[in-house]
Amino acid sequence: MQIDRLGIHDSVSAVFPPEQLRDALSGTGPDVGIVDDQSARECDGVVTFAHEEEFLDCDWIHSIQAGYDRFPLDELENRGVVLTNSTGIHGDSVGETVAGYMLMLARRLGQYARQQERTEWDRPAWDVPFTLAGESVCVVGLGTLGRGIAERANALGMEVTGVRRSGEPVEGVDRVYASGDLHEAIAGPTFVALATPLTEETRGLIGEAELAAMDEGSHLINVARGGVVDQEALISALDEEGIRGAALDVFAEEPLPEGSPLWTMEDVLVTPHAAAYTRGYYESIAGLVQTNLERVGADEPFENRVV
Ligand code: NDP
Ligand code: 7N6
Repeated sequence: MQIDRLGIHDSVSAVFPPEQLRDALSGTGPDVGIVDDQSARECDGVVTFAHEEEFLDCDWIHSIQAGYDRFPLDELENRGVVLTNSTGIHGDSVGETVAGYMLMLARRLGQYARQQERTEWDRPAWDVPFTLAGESVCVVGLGTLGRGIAERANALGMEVTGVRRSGEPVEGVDRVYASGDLHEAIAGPTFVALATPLTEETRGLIGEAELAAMDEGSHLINVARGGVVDQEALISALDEEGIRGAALDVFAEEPLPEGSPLWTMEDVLVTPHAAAYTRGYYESIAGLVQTNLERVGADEPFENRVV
């Protein structure tokens, strides 16, 4: 493979200005330009947020996301198009966001922020606030995101358990369960944080039965993908006090429709699929793309190859 022309698809503007990445990649070898769907066809490689049919004419697609659920994997395979993703760069951003969610819920900061909007001075019931120290979190998915979450939870004095397919141990996680033992893993902790990819195996991973297995005082955190959770079952569990609260960055439909009850539930935090946003995002992407350009040049295997 030879990458003479590299396109930065205009869809990356959902996360950062395309010019930032173009400038960061200038001088790395190929001719780098900002492209739309049509002009992407003329590129050997394209760096993108969205997927477009036109990219099937390229040799290489680099997604600026870790999640690859929006790409037609079989079709890419059949057409011989390489897909690489951006796993490995979100440990700090998403780890800090999840630490923030847990602090907001435990220390009632979300409640006070809502009250401030209404200039309302109202202290919490004595038995509602708690400290994270001594509480527990089960992190489902122990890759980049999961480890970033586990690291912060440890620093906050929490007991950290987790779930991954293999069940193999992970540093900083007191006990790791294999995915077959999910119910056992999520039954006790104060927080269950979801950080898996959306795949055939994880679609609907958290449904009615899993929510029923969770503790009544617990909170579900989802920074993975909306499809990992049965959202209707979650709304019912929150309504019926089967669980205490939730912090959600991803939803069945995005943007979350205006009429969703999740917007106004007291112990629910809604963020606009923004857990990973950071002003340094384009620099991390430039690093990944540059590494792969060097690898292509040296005839070495791609890093973060999905297809
Ligand atoms: P990684 O590939 O680094 O980690 C994925 C982890 O999920 C692995 O530990 C893997 O297990 C585990 N896993 C996969 N399938 C299952 C399963 N059935 N049961 C339990 N665990 C499972 O990915 P990242 O951490 O980089 O990203 C994870 C996902 O998070 C992305 O695919 C994306 O959808 C989402 N994401 C969301 C962001 C946001 O803005 N909200 C930002 C970045 C990512 P094993 O270790 O055994 O392989
Ligand atoms: C844009 C979202 C991912 O999968 O969804 C996230 O990487 C990224 C910052």
